[in-house]
Amino acid sequence: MMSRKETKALTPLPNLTDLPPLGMDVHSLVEDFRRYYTYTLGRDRHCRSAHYAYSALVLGVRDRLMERWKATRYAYEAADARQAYYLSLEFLMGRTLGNALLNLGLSGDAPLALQCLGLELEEIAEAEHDAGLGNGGLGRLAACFLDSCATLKLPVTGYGIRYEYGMFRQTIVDGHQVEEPDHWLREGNPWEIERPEYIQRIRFGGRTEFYRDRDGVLRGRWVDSRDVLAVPFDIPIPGYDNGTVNTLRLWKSEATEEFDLGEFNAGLYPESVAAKNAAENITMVLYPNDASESGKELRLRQQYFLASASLQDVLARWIGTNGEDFSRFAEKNVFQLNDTHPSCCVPELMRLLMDEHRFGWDQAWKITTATLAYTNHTLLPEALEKWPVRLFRTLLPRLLEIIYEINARYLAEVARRWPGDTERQRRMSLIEEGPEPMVRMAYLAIVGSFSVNGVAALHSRLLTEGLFRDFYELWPEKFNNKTNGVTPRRWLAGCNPALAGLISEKIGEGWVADLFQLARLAPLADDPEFRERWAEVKRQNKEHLARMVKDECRIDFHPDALFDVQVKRIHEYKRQLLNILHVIHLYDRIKRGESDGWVDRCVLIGGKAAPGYLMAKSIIKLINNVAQVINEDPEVGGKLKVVFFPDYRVTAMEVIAPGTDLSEQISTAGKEASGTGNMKFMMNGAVTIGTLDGANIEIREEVGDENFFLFGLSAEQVQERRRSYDPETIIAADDDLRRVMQLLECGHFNQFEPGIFDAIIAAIRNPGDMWMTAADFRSYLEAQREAAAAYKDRERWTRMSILNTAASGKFSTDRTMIDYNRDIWRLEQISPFPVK
Ligand code: 26W
Repeated sequence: MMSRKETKALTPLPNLTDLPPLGMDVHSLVEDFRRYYTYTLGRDRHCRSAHYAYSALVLGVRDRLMERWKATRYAYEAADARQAYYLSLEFLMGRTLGNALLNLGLSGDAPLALQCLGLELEEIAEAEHDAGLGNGGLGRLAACFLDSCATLKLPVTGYGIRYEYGMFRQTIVDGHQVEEPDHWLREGNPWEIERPEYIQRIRFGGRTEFYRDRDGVLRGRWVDSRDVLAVPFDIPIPGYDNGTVNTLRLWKSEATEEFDLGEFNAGLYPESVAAKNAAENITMVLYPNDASESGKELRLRQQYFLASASLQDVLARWIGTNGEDFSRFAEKNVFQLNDTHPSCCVPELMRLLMDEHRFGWDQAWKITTATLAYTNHTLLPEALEKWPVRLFRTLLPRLLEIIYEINARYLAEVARRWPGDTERQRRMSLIEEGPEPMVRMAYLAIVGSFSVNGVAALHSRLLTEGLFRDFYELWPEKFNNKTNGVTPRRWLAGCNPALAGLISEKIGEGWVADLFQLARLAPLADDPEFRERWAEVKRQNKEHLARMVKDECRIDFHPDALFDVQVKRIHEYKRQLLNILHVIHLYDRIKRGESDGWVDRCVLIGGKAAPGYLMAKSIIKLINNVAQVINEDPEVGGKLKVVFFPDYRVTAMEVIAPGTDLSEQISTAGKEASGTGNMKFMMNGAVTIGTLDGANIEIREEVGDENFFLFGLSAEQVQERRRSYDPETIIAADDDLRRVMQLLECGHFNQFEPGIFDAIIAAIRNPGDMWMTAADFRSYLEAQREAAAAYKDRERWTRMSILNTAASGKFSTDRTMIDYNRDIWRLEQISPFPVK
């Protein structure tokens, strides 16, 4: 450890940080707000900016987190607790204020305190920028996990990267996606605290040198490296109503002092400044690729930077209390790898143990494979990370050597198990041979981990049957399933106060930390009075969503209409295209006067496309063009409204999920690992229209077939049909689909932009269409008709809505974390010393 500025060490003062607990009442909050606003921030009544009111409030809330944070840390230390570390390149946190207030038990008093000052919480909360340090499902899952671990009093620390720029801001110009940089830290981040006392040094480049240590043992060491500093910033993660505050530690890259001293004076001033910038660039920006690897060197630098900084941090803390005795290290520490992104941990932990802590291979391997666990989040082949051996050799030469050694030893085990099966050895090798040999990161993660899990039952099964079959045959005991969840604090109690209030009135507040209690709502679905109130809350939430749509898109959503929503990253496998084909079909019906039994619909689609994913961008353009034609057609009127909602993000979902009737989860079966948006909608009383994919299967199991609109081929049928898939015949045989294709092909939605949708049209008609859009069209239409019919019967629909919320208990990340803890982490729950 080192510090950037040499400061004179203080003699520790035992009483320095012993303070009486802060008040949790309205009066104390008001006093603190005034003090921070006036003295710390230096503002007065002339200041009109919500930012300063927000900051004053946060400083007061943060103080209350701070004391619990310290108590939690002390309790973990005192218990000598086994700890888990969740390593993730992404943490999609969204806003923090509302969640902090809820978990501290201040969501009643904080608004009152502000009222005393003539302020409104809702308005002030808008000043907070989303922390968008993630792409989608995988990043948001990490954030939900942290909330649940703190709520369950599990000693779990998140480790990630403090990107200067998070997920790009999306605007729509002439129907096209335009990306803008997300400089979320511009106005400062009051939730983070910098900890220069825990800086780590990270190496890049250079070469390995072998030498004999003082005991004559041959050792490797990494020399001539270009180093970078990793500076930690800590963010408090409060548990719900339990005094626990865990930590999310995010690393920022900085240049070493050598840059400032040596090189600047050596006559290479511009070169030195450039090198310094290169060091600081590592954590500059989040890669906006969801499900396809970018292959960029900087991305590998980010991955190694996170892995090395986090491992060194844990090892330094270990040595701080245990010295060089690592005999109980594996007993006390476990690292969960969020996908393969941090899988440099495998060779890096080996390197640290061998090169820095003088372990032999076997002992180091034993510790490594007893402390690492890997979660897979996707079956898509294009998302599987592979890095060129060449790149590894120049950037991380010592790691490459270790990877080769791991490979040699493990392939020997494969050879012992399947003698003579060289084809299998080639298949299973950590190195993919070819003109450009590649390191297979998923295989590296599997070989180095004691646990490998998928994120929904179907996904985990498909992993063992397909992608990782060879490994499952070798080590069946490593493989397990952990079905995803979402945190009910943010995704029900926080985002839907009206529904939460109604639920608590009927069954008490216990559900917030024990979501299975929602099952007690099920009998109330038969109570007409309760249904009436449920429907009233849904209506209010739809009005709220309609206001947001009006503000953002200038389109009127009428709350009587069926609110039909698909929000998620734009990807062909998620089939936003199938959704829009259905929309075109509805439009076609209206235009043909086939609208008896019509149910008015408002369709909302939102999500970001990876900037280099041209097909996804075309789909956005198509949605916008179709929306414009439909919304401007007076003949359509209120029967059908369509919007593409721009800049879909965590904070938008907090309004969208409560206001949704119908949740679109329509991926090609076998492609969506789990989905988690599906769970947020279900919790908020939306009914799902979906395929037998990911966690949809488990959602349907929980809620019952009659409360779920199922359609489409199963994963097995998709595989089967691929061989003889013939979309032309399907289109020719289906009048509705044929007319939809005609509208598309005659340029009805691109009259002044000829040809722009040709690639989309060709994809639908292509027998090799991986996503089989045409195959599921008919069945999707029928499910949509059923949904509309069910919605027409308001009592029936409200029943279904209630039963969806009632059946959502399984999809709390509290349950997910209990499962991880039981099967993988085996941590003890530890209560902090009470603050009061
Ligand atoms: C290397 C580029 C890259 C970036 C992100 C490849 C792959 C990813 C992720 C695996 C994408 C992702 O977010 N996957 C989603 O993870 C969720 C949480 O488990 C699941 O619910 C989604 O089904 C899955 O698509």
